[in-house]
Amino acid sequence: MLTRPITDSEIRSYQEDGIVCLRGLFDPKAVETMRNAAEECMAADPTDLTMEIARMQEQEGRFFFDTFLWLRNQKCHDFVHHSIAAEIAGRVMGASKVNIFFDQWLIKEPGTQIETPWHHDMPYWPVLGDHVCTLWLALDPVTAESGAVEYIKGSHRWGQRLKPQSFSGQTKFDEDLPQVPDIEAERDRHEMIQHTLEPGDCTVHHGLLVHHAPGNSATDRRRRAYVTRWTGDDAKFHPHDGVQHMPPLPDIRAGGPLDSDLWPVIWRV
Ligand SMILES: O=C(O)CCC(=O)C(=O)O
Repeated sequence: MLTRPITDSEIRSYQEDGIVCLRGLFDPKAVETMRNAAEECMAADPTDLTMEIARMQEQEGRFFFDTFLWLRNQKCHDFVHHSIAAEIAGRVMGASKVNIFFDQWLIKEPGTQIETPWHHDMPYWPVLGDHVCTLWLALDPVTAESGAVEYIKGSHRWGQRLKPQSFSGQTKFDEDLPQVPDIEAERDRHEMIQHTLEPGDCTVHHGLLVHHAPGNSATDRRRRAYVTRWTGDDAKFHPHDGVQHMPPLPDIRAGGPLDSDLWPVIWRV
């Protein structure tokens, strides 16, 4: 249960800016549980969904990337099914039902200089629709120095799908799409949003919002993020070449709803 309603102004921020920051909705117990889940997942044998991005890019530090944890880890399973995350996603998207798309660790250890490249999420995934979002939950204090995600305000309404950039430098994305512009070279043309977060704060961003994240230059502070990706009423299966590596995809017709064992409905109004 949410301890307070999501306000109209928060819903408006998500709809207009493509991102909303929601402070303190996850309590210290939820944060502690997911910190323990992070340790379990980082200590587990890697699967073919696990990536050590810094190592793959021959860079210092550790950038731990792993997906679909809820299928393998009980704490992640419980978070996906029983935490307030699905309802938060549903309320900000204005959806009447919400499916889990996948969950993910994005953990940058202190001294991990590698940046997350500018991108938006949906072209990596076999899905189309307006109801596609990410809830990025901070498990540590997060500042610009330690890798706070930076978003281009309103870029989810550019009306474009942009070519995915490989995080690891090794994945191939074959869909014929325009490249992400050189955002660093044209920073002054955009309004940027970057939030400093405390443990238990989260952001929710739209699946087409363009964003990146700096490395974690802090020497003494981890940047552990537990990220859940959610879809709503209008999300449609869109298989295409070179999607992000996922478990075997369900047998759904292109254009059909995602509802399946891999992408179950978790919340309804
Ligand atoms: O946390 C990061 O480094 C990047 C976040 C991101 O790309 C996402 O949540 O979609």
